[in-house]
Amino acid sequence: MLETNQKRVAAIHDISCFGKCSLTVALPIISATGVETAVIPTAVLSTHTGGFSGFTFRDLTDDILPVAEHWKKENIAVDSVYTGYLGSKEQVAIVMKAIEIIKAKDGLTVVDPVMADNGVLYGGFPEDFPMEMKKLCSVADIITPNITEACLMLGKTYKKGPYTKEYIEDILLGLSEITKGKIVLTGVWFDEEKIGAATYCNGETDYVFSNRVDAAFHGTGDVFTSTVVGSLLNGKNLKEAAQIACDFTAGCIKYTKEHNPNMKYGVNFEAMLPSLIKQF
Ligand code: PXL
Repeated sequence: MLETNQKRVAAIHDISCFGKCSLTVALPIISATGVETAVIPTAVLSTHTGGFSGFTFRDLTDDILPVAEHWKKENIAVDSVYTGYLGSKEQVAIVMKAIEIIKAKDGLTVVDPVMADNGVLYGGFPEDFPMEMKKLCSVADIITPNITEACLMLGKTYKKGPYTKEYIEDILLGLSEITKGKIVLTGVWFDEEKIGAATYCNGETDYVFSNRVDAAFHGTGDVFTSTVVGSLLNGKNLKEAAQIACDFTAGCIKYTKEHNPNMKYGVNFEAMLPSLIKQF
């Protein structure tokens, strides 16, 4: 039983000590939406793995279930579990157990199958990691893959955009066979003007878009899904949450491109937090 009516999320991701992604993004963004953000770190790295070499990596697999069990003993439950970057293939089964232990009845499981982008699996993950991640997606209420992650889980060929509705809707159909949950497929664009996400819920497909900014930064997937999670826990529906997240992420990218762009340093989401707070 929760003691207050403030919503509480458990974010299960790594801590990349430098580089603005995973927990260092999820914590401030979800907190900015007024939602308490508890964490279970999956690993601690000196930086993220996208563009730095020689980073440290401390695996925390053995701590995940003891943290969950301790919370249970203390009667701590969460309204939502939001999973992201996992430290190993073995953590998939462990995280599934942790969700059962810590999630309140009727709680929301949001799985971002963080593992790949631009057609390529992130370094350090084995080839069969997507098949394991598929299992975590199968227990989710909402999944938020990008197109690369979706293709890897479905064994489909990844294509670069611009996309066709046929290609996107074929992916959504495939994903709907691996999860009964709702789907937010990110990185969808049909023309140079707009980029956004496709949503899929009870057989219905919809789209949300923002103005496309010609720039790419690390960690924007985490910015996007953290905003979706915060929005959903504030009572927004799937499409509203996806639209808020799409606009917020696009705003962060635009601001960062205009001010201090460096792909591997991530986006200046901090500059945009006041505008997010105002929406809740
Ligand atoms: O933003 C995704 C992410 C999270 N955590 C780590 C990563 C990445 C992407 O490369 O390397 C450690």
